[in-house]
Amino acid sequence: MGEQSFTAMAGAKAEGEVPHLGIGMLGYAFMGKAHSNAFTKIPYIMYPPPAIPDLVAICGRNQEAVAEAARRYGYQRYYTDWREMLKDDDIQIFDNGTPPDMHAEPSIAFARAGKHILCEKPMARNGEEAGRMRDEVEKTGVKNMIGFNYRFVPAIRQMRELIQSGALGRIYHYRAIYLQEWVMPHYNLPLIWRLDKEVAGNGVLGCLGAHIIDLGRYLVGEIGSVAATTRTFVTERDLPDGSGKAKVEVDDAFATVVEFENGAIGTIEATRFGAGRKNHQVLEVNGEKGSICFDLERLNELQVFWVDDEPKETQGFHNVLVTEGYHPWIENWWPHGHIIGWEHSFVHEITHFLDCIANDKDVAPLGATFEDGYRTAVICDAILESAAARKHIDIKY
Ligand code: SOE
Repeated sequence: MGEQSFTAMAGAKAEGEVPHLGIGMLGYAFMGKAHSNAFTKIPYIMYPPPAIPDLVAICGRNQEAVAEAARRYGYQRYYTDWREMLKDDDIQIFDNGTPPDMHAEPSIAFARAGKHILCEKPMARNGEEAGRMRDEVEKTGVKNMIGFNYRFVPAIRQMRELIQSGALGRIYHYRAIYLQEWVMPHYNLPLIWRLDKEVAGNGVLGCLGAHIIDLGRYLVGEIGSVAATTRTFVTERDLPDGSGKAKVEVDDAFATVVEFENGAIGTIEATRFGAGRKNHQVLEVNGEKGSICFDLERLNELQVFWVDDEPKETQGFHNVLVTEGYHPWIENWWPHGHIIGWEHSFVHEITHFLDCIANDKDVAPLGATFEDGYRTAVICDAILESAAARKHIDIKY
């Protein structure tokens, strides 16, 4: 069998038919690693890929660290100033993996330069900053996405498809918690950036809360109002440079009641003081025909209950292993039962973005756009306002 006929028959695209998109990555820490890992896997896992991401450049302030990251992940070059990377014509996608205080200025500059923008969550430190970013991408027309990667976990996408199909019927409740423990006193953390209001904008609200607020919009619908409480348990911490102490001005925990515009109600809660909880995100949706529950620490599974399940004698929540070829994205990976992990949500997420760019598709509603990031930022602001005023706050965009 000739090479061409094999290629044609397999449906695979020859190398020349797949566009290449140059990546400029800002940041080389946790998200720089997760995104670089995804860029590398996409060409041979999401096969044939909608585009091949070329690792053109990575940027970070510390020259030694960013040079090491470029070598480690395979970037062609590195920069220590994003304004220099902005001039690099080999870059078509700007990937912003920095802390929130570095999201607005560079993303706006790269959008103005006509680059498509992938920005990590939370989009910005507050709704005003997020609104400026959203306005810029709308003006320039570049494709844009926020790194709400949990939308791209197969089990969560499956939840959305079941809800959208009407399988659950009318939705009554959305219940989401996101618990971690690593900010508790026994970790002896100084005032790191995730606890610094000037850098992060807020505390657990943007770090973990943003994910489950976005998932509430993704799974159930628009949020109309919030009634919230926040708490800062440790009010003073050492400064990282050892020069003294400073007041903690961000939330360590929050809990909010939400009213959805479609009549459903919900509770959304997050903390980084959940002793024993490592990355404990649990979502439950209750509808008139049944319930679906997801647990991130068992991310290949769903717990499902159907009201009309038969025989009645065996009714109850049952466990579904979301690893069949007919489940979202699984056919790209392994036979059923060969489970995937947290990192693979970034492979799916970034493939979606590459596809939207290469084939001029809409990032929404499956991916989170800058409009989605802006709405979550406004909801976070409303949670803080509600807690301070101790009253319901209606969401206004
Ligand atoms: C916080 O520890 C964190 O890394 C979040 O920033 C991520 O968004 C979440 O996916 C895992 O936990």
